[in-house]
Amino acid sequence: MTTTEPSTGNLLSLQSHILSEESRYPGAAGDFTWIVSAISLAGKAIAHQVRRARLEGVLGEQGATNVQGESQQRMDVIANAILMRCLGSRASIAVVASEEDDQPTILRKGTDGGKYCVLFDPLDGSSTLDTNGAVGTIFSILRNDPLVESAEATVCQVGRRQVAAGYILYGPSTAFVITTGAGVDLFELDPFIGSFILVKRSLRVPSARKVYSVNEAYTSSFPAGYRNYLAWAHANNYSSRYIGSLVADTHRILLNGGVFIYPPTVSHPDGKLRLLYEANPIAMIMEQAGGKSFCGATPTLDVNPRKLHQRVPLVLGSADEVDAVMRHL
Ligand code: AHM
Ligand code: MG
Repeated sequence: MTTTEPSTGNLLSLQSHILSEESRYPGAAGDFTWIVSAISLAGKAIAHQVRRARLEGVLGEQGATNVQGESQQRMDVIANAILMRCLGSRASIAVVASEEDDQPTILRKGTDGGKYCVLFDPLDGSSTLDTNGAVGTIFSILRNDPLVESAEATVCQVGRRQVAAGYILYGPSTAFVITTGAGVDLFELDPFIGSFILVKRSLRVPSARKVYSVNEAYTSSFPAGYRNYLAWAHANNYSSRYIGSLVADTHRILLNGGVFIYPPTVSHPDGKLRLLYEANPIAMIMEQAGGKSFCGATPTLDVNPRKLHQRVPLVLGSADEVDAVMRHL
């Protein structure tokens, strides 16, 4: 039976799990549990919308571009609005920042109880939705520094300082993967009871899996090191798996092992993926599961952010498979 807490056979919801995690910290007021519960509520609402998107005629482009010059899908806008509505009422959130919005939104000041910042990509991989592809929400939770003046400066924190991070994958089932800095746990939505139920505690990313995940069509525009790695992988009987949806590719690597690579390219010379709400949360998950993540030569979690929508090149996955890439760079 999959809907039982693996070690005890007991049923444990995401909410109870986070409550018990938070109770380990003396003086914790439960604020963090409220935030995760808002994200899980948004995840359930987005999962529902994703399942009904074609029936409701909300697939396809919105007809607008976001601040990064990318065309927004209608579902990007819907998912963003759902997250904003769910997070907006949580009293301890100071700032929220989304891939879809130019600037972070200040909900309340530190002096009014704003303790945390929540950064997210509401619906990553949304261009695959038209063909029923798996998509996901990625989130990063940071402490709010009340002394920092601008909202953008507040959220530009090094990834190592994340309090928690995770993603929700809307695939054949809805998976919720989270770390609060003490390992990585996997929950699955039981749609009949409306709860995320713990299915795997302390996930470890498997090693020695010869699988890489990269958009190989861009190979000719990759820097030489990445091309050398691919030539080496071809000569060493590697397989290739690429969904084109970061959350789905990450989830496969977390469970099966392998390495995800998004190098700098001619069209994205700094890499395509965004540091603060894509690379950092996924990197925290990978490191907490025993894997690794790098942006160029720097561990992703040590990159100093300069701006909210900063892009980075990314290599992440099983420790040994990441090492194999890094040896070529
Ligand atoms: P998005 O945030 O606009 O959805 O873009 C991010 C997505 C990732 O999910 C995925 O890893 C990558 O873009 C795929 O890019 P490409 O189509 O260039 O391979
Ligand atoms: Mg994205």
